[in-house]
Amino acid sequence: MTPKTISIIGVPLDYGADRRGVDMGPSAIRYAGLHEKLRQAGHQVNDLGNLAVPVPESRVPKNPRLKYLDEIVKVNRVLARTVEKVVNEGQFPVVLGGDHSIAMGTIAGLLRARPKIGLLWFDAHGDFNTENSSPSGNIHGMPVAVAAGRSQTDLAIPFKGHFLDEAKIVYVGVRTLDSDEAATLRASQATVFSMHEVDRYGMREVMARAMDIVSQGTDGVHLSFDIDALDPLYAPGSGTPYSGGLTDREAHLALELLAEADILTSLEMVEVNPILDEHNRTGELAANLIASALGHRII
Ligand code: B3U
Ligand code: MN
Ligand code: MN
Repeated sequence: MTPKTISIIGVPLDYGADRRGVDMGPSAIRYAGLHEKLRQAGHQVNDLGNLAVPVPESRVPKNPRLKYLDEIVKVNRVLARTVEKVVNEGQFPVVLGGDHSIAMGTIAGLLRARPKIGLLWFDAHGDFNTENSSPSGNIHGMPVAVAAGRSQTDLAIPFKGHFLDEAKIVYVGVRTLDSDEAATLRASQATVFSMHEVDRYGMREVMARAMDIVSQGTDGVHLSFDIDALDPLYAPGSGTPYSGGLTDREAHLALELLAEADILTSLEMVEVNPILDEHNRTGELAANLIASALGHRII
């Protein structure tokens, strides 16, 4: 893989989910030796530190259908500006969450610098709810729909009118959807490689198809990796675990194939929850997965 100058951006935000703890994700992933692994893979690494995020105990959620909307929009506006600047300076952003609502800030920033990006979304969930379909009001269940221009709320503000091409969105590892969410996703142009396809065709074939879709006709590929894509056996430190997920081997293979193809232009790792973890196992897994996606090999 071509050597890169990587900028790490931590976003300790946990407003998007019901359970507290993912605000500690950036520390857990850094503590697991992320910088060293990325340097071993031949990259230059700058750490921009964490964005400022107020603690939830100091706020009250106003709207139960869009919990902590204002706080999330505010952080995502700053994140979008930061990511845009990093990309325009020729660097590769690695964003550490935080819950998955930060993907809106990351993607909005990417789209300002590169208007046609493809999106690879690893997740147990679809995150394709809107303010109308969400059963929970948790904004981490909405970022893909918002990034595709389907939300009429303030969540769309950081995008400044530039959204993803839905045909360039590919999911891997999905195994649970809400009913309205499933219907909208089915009618959309996005491609879903659920666990059914992973089992049926194998990760190698799934990735070959996925990489074709996101890399053809785009000017960059963003990997958004929700750690709950992995089975809770391997990733116990996640707030919304769902069984029947990827093994650590499948996940590493997927990301190694991505590294080999050298098509990634940005990456984010989200939903690592150290409170629920066992001795930072999930933090270490997250750091190792990022390293795999960026070309780290044992030999
Ligand atoms: N789809 C549900 C659950 C969920 C989505 N993303 C996560 N959980 N992590 C919702 O609340 O929208
Ligand atoms: Mn997610
Ligand atoms: Mn998820």
